[in-house]
This record gives sequence, C-alpha cells and structure tokens, in this order.
Amino acid sequence: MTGTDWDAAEFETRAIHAGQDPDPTTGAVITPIYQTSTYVQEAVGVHKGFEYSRTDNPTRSALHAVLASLEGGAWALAYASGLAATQNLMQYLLRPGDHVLLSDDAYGGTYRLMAKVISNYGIDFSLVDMSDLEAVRAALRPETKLVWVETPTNPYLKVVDIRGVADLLADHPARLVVDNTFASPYLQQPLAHGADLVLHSTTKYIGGHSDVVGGAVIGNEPDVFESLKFHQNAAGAVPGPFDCWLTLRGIKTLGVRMDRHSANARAVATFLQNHEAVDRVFYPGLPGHPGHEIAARQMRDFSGMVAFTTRGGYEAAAGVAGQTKVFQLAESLGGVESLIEHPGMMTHASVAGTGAEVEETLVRLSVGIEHEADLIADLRQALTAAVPAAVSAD
Ligand code: P1T
Repeated sequence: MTGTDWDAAEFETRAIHAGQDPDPTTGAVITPIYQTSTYVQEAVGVHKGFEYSRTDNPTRSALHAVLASLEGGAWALAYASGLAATQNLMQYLLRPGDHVLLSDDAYGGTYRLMAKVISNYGIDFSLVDMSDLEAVRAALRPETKLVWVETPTNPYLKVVDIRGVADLLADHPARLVVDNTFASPYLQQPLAHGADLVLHSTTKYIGGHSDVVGGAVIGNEPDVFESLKFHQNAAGAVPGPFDCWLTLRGIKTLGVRMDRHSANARAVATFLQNHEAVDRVFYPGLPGHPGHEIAARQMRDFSGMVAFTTRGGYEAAAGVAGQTKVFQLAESLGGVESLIEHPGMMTHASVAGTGAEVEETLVRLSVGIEHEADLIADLRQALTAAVPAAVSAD
C-alpha cells in the first residue's frame, strides 16, 4: 500500500501509516524531523514544493495527511496550539456585525478568546446550552455566522447532538464547528455527522503524552482550506517540526489509548457514583447521564473525562484535588497519566461571574491509562481524607 491507498484501511492502520510512507531518501520508517526554516531553490520559483517553513514543512505535511485521514476530511491544518487554531478559524469566518453561538460549557480559554479578544472586533456572541436543540434554534439570528459546539463539553461532559445541530443549520448560513478534543477522532468523527469543520487541541488525546502543545482544523471544502491556509501563513501560528513529530508519534497509539482511557473512566465513574462523599457524577458513559443515548449513537466509546461534585463545599473539592497521588494536580487532559483539577479555580477561572461559571464543588478528572485499581484506591483515600466531616454531618 502507498499514499492514498491507505484510505481503504481501518482507523488503527491509518493512524500508523497515513501520510507516513518511509522516507524516500533513506528508507527511514519514521517520518524525519525536518528541522529547517527554509529550502534551497533550483532557480527562482523552481523548488520541490517547500519554500519556507511558516508556509509548509514536510513533517507538518505528514501530520496534516494523517489528521485529515482520521477525521474523514479532505484536508487538515496544524497549528501552534488549540487556541491558535481557534483564533485563526474565527478570524477567517467572522466579520464585524456577525454573531456567534458558543457552547455555554466550553473550555474557559475558548470563552476568554471570544469574550475578550474576538468581540473587540465588532462581533457579538451568545452562550447557549447546545444539548438543548430548541435553545439553539431560538438563539440563532440571521447574522449568526458560526455555531461553536464542544461535545462532550468541558468540564460538565454534556453531550450535543451534532446531527441535530447540523440539521437546524441546513437552511442557515452559519458554519458548524465541532471542537472534538474530548472525544478524539477515534471515538467521534463530527464531519460524518454533518459538521462543517472540526477543531482539536492536539495537546490532549491526539498527542497523548503531555509533552507537546498543538492544534488542528480539519474540513472538506477546498475553498475553506485555501482561505484558512492563507490566513495561517499570513498570521504565522504554525507548529514547529519537532512538535509535529511528537504529535505524529502520539497518534500511532491513539486507538489503544482511547480504549483504555474509556474503560478506566467507566470504572472510575461507577466507583464515584457509589461513594458517599460524592454528590453528582458527570460521565456520558453512565446510563443515567442525560446525553448517554446520543453519545452512544455518535461515539464509539465515552472517552476518559469524568467530572463530579463533592459533598462538603469548596474545601472538600479543593481538598480532594490536593490529596490524590496517582492523579496529579494539573491543568490539561488527555495524556497517559491521570490528572485532577478544580475547574473553578484553574481551567475555567476566566468564566467566573459569567453564564458559563462552574460550581465550586466541581472536580474534573482526566483518567489516564494506569491500572484501574490504583486509580480507584487513590480516589478512595483522597475522598476519605478530604470529606469525612461533610459526610458524617449530612
Ligand atoms: O491549550 P490549547 O492547545 O491551546 O487548546 C485549547 C483547548 C481547546 N479546546 C478544548 C476542548 C480544550 O480543552 C482546550 C484546552 N484545555 C485545557 C488546557 C484544559 O485543561 O481544559
């Protein structure tokens, strides 16, 4: 199999081979890190397709090819971060006077970019609970040009019916962008459900090892690709060759990692649901979750993110987050190691006082691929240490 023949292969095979044929010069099995800023030209305007690494770089091209393949898109563009991708996309899609519908439960940095940067350029936005299709319909305006969906959402793990939102927009000029960071393309492919564009923070599951920051946009329309590439080259938020290489290496194991993340998260969510110090558990894989059926329809499995509220107020929640040992207290998610955080004080501090504010008793877990028994034992000891008074007082 060579080049485009990989299109016929299954996901796990494409993750390892698509865009990553052996190096034609040396036969190297792994795509080289083309750590160069520029390329010699044979004559003025005569070159091998590469002129300058802001515009194109062979390691980045390989990443583009595999990302497009995994999301079932015609093209992909990689960026220096998820937010760089978001900004480039918003700048390309929006003009003064336009309006945006943004998920009321989106990553705090996406909200901050919208509210504090993009809105300075005459662009209005509304926060909507996208899991409520009637609310989406009611919030749409003639001047809405962009509907920005996360599913599952960050941090409450709400599930949005991608096909349902796409159908609402069938006769509307707004583009539907799905931030697929929490699911990864292994578990969910939004283009197949009617999204126009997919966005990733590749920092998370796609990279998978907490060693690189990156972003990506994937789509089908050729003219969108040309314009977006123009905007990216004009603005410059590109990833370096080594970052692209780390992301390529992470992608090779995406399928096996996501299977394990999902299995561990299911076990952790079930444990939390039965623990007396826990008030509510948010995990789309639990049959009682309001979005469970939609998630089961549009996702292969339910991924590794779990959130819960503790009994006993802020001190209890912050105490649990501070007392785990296997779960490390840190922002970010999607790496092989388990992380715990307090969204209200950490990842979502920038939404305090807005319609997107999160509860002070909320704790978010990125469940890694360690052994399930160690993860559960760690949470049990932290809950026992941090919440005893609250539990016995109830
Ligand atoms: O961090 P960056 O690569 O720029 O990606 C931003 C981003 C975009 N979309 C979603 C759904 C995200 O979760 C993020 C980043 N999120 C975290 C750092 C976090 O801990 O939630």
